[in-house]
Amino acid sequence: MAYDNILVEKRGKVGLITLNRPNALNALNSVLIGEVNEALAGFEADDKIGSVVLTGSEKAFAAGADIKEMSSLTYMDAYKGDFITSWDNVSRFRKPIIAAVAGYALGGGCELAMMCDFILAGENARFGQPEITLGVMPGAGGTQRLTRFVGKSKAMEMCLTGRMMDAQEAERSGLVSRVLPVDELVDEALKVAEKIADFSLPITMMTKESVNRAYETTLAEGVRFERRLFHAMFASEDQKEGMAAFVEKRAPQFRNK
Ligand code: CO8
Repeated sequence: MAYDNILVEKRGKVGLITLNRPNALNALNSVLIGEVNEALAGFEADDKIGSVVLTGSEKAFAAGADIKEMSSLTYMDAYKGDFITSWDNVSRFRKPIIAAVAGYALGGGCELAMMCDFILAGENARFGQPEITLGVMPGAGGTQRLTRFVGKSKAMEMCLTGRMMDAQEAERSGLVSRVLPVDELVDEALKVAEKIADFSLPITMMTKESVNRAYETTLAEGVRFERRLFHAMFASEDQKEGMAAFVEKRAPQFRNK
């Protein structure tokens, strides 16, 4: 499948999506998002894919939603077309997905990265929600997800002023899991994704589901949810294999069942 705004590759068990609108710093327009959704649907359906890396260029992960496409939108266009809802698909992708962010991750770009399971950042990464400077506010979860990542004070400051955060501040604040040299970023993200893809796919999916539940429920309900999934894992062949391999001092051969 050929795409105009993204590059899609399979690296063994890892799917790699590279945002590729270099002339617009990977600004997210509806065609690009449609292509990302299509690529993700392909990886979701592909039993051989165990995880995905989403990245951009060294200069920009994505400099936000495409302002030129969005500028003439009316309220009725936005409401009737349910503008943005389909942009949120990444947050509903069920396999593990890592954002590898170098350069600008602004507005919708920052929101897209936060929809992934975790963010690895290049040393030059800049995160921000500059929508306020355009007369709007974040529309793809930025006010909610950024607040959960970095806390109210910093999220409020960023959303109200449009200030950007560099990679070091993003790591200190819990927005990104690690900072890496830019030229090693994608290779390292692929290595991490490969490690995840070597585990049992249903178990990584359930683990992701359980961690995500922490954002959406009380502690007691979250722990109950975790317990149900944990019990269910004992019905999988991979649990038997993983524990047998430990006892027999050999590497496990997960069969994803
Ligand atoms: N939309 C459209 N075009 C863009 C965007 C954008 N967000 N960002 C950059 N471009 C274009 C520029 O217009 C320019 O094109 P051209 O050469 O044709 O004039 C080209 O990319 C290069 O950009 P610059 O010349 O501006 O590059 P600089 O290195 O000087 O500056 C910046 C880089 C600081 C990143 C600057 O481009 C900038 O401020 N961009 C806009 C950032 C922004 O405000 N983003 C928020 C957009 S609103 C939003 O995201 C709402 C979220 C809605 C939900 C999205 C769901 C996922």
